[in-house]
Amino acid sequence: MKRNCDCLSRWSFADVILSVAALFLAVGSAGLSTPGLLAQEANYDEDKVPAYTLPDPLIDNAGKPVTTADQWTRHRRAEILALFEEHVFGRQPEFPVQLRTRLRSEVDDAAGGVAHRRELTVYFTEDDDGPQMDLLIYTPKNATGKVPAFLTLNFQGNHTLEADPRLRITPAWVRNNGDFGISENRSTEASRGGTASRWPVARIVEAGYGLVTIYYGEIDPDFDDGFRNGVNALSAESDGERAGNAGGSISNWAWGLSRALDVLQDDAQIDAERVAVFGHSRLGKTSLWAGAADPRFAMVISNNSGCGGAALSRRAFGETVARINRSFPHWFCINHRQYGGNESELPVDHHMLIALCAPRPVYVASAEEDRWADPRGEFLGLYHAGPVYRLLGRTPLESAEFPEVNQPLQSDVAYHIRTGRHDVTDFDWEQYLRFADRHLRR
Ligand code: GTR
Repeated sequence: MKRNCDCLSRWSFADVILSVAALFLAVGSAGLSTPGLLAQEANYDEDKVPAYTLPDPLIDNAGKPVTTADQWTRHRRAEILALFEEHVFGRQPEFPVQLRTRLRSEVDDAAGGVAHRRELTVYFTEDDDGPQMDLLIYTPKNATGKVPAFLTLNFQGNHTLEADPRLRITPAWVRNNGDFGISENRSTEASRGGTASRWPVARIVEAGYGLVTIYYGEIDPDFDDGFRNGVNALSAESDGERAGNAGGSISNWAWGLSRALDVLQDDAQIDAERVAVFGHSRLGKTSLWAGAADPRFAMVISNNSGCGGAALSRRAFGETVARINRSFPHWFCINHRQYGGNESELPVDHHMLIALCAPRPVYVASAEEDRWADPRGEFLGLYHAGPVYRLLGRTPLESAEFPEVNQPLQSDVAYHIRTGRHDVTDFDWEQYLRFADRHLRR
């Protein structure tokens, strides 16, 4: 089965051509000399990581030390959240919504016969043809009460989790990955079950957990169209020039996860107070931002989230702030672009994004071959969030020593680097289930 690939190293030929064209266009418009810019190959040499000083999450904007949990919770946390809204992701959307749901299907024989499964359409307005998203909800068939759950976004559509013809094929735009059963950026029958390798649904429900997933393109299709599609249609913002701190697509995707959690508050099978928000790669950046902005998420998991996720931007290792904003100008707010090649001027770094999730359990995971995501930078992002976890009475990573591969570290936070490439694997899920057993079991 061709595995859908969302990573840079295996883009289709068309994607590469389009990407290079976009890069030249972006470079031209940015007034930067193409040769100079393209000569900035990614750095993969630790000896060339620039010297940097991380901003201290426990020194507030006025330069005063934060020494008590109360000062963090009532003052400093809000300051840092505002800094990420202003300088990295953009404001949390404030779309006017009237959430209503429609149960599209309910079966008791999903995932090889072990899961109860529902498809629940969530409408954001009164218009059945307006912005909407489908929640695909798996729960254990034999559950005797509400269960904890993983809530996550997927890359290719809910119908790609298992090859079951009863699942609705997303009607939304999808990225055309060549032969991945997609034509005209719409999914076809051939794409059913295409990402099943990332979703051990039977294992998850048999461990006593629910799994709720949404195709991220239904919230905000992942291409730079000037913020008109998906939930952007809900925006009352004028068509004028976009504000520097207007939310990017990561903020929209995080907003969608919070609306899904709104819906789960009334769910009869899932315990909305025990929901872990999980994401891979760009959707790992999203899960961290969703967990930071919405304290209702009980646990946060970042799988290979890299630059703009768990990795420290100041290291400029692998993908950089400049590169990610050129490749994906719609993901972050416009203000973020000024820090490309200028990371030391960022008033935050991504250890502070993780600290915003404290004292809740956070899991950061890396892959040994995923140098683009800077595994050591992801580990250090979690490590340097430690003082905040300690101030709040939790046990963070105790050592700054980078762990061996396939040797997970788990306490109130967790980290592992596994062998293999940028992906979501059974090894990853086994560690997440173990971490959830530690923190989400009643
Ligand atoms: C890459 C991007 C990474 C990561 C990845 C993914 O193209 O450079 O930041 O987000 O895509 O989301 O799969």
